Amino acid sequence: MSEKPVLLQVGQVTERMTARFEAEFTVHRLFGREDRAEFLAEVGPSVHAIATDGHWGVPEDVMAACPNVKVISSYGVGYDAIDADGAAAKGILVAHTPDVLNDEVADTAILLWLAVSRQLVPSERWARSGDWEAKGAYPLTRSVQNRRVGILGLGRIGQTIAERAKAFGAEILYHSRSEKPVDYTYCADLVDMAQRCDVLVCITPGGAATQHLVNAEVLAALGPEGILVNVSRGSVVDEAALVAALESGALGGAGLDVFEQEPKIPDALKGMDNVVLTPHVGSGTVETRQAMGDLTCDNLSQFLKDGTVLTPVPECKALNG
Ligand code: NAP
Ligand code: 8YV
Repeated sequence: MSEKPVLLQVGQVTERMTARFEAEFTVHRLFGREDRAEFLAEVGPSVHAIATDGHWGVPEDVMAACPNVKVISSYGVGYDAIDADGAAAKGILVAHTPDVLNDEVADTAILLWLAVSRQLVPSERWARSGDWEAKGAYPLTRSVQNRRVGILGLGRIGQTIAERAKAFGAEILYHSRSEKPVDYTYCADLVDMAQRCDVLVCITPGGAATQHLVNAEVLAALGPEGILVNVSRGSVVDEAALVAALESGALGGAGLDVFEQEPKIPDALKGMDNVVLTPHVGSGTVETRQAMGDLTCDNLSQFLKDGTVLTPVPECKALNG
């Protein structure tokens, strides 16, 4: 029997993924090791494939230690933690998991919007703590019906969010670098869009090109009644400016699934009743993580069969067969 190719597993995966990896590869796990440098020096040259995710990506020391890697399969759609241009230049195929998580992440965005606007967390606390009996009815909240929803990044997930928002009677505005063939209102300028909408939902990729797109000026334009929802990457929003805008009342509220220094969340945000926080769980259901995991493994299996992957990142499409 011929030797199996070697896979380096950078982050944590599910048991189902582990079983698939082990059926086809000799697997080396980097996750949780304390002897990282020695381990990489020892196994790196034998590594043929890397499995990672959007959080761990492929750090520079891993890339440098694996000169013979041919394919990187990431368990997630966002790949800002992988140098895809650098990989493509070396002939390394990078695959990710687009589309299979659109519905879940869109649900999370809507969940955060509704929770902030209807004050789910403080009103639930009011019910649970006995305040209802002691103090009476909870104060009125703001409706999500017939709002202007601005989507920053009208891609696969952004369009899915827009479809859901329409069910609440929303008028959809969007900002991205290029106008899309859709019936929504394109805003070439993000500050202009923030001024015109009630809710701003961030769903662009992360990375240098989108770093702090949502800054103090955008937040001020969204205004004291405005709500920011971020399900993209923490880097897209200037978190210090966000805290300042919420503290001063310049911004009405925020629903946040992603943060600049995950898993750290600024204490100031944790203390605010007009903020809803989730720990980067946009795609985090059993069903969707299974679909993402299967696609991560399918990409590797396909690569072993014919040297292509099913869902390459755009930077690697030209390399894919
Ligand atoms: P996508 O289909 O590639 O859509 C991205 C959109 O962002 C495109 O419409 C693109 O349009 C726009 N965009 C890119 N760069 C921009 C810029 N500099 N300024 C303005 N708009 C820009 O990606 P997707 O599948 O919808 O995923 C989007 C992102 O969601 C992922 O990359 C990931 O970071 C995040 N995500 C988060 C979670 C979570 O758990 N919270 C889960 C999945 C994904 P133009 O090219 O025309 O600008
Ligand atoms: C994952 C994500 O949680 O797909 C993405 O871009 O952010 C999430 O679905 C992430 O890949 C870490 O596993």
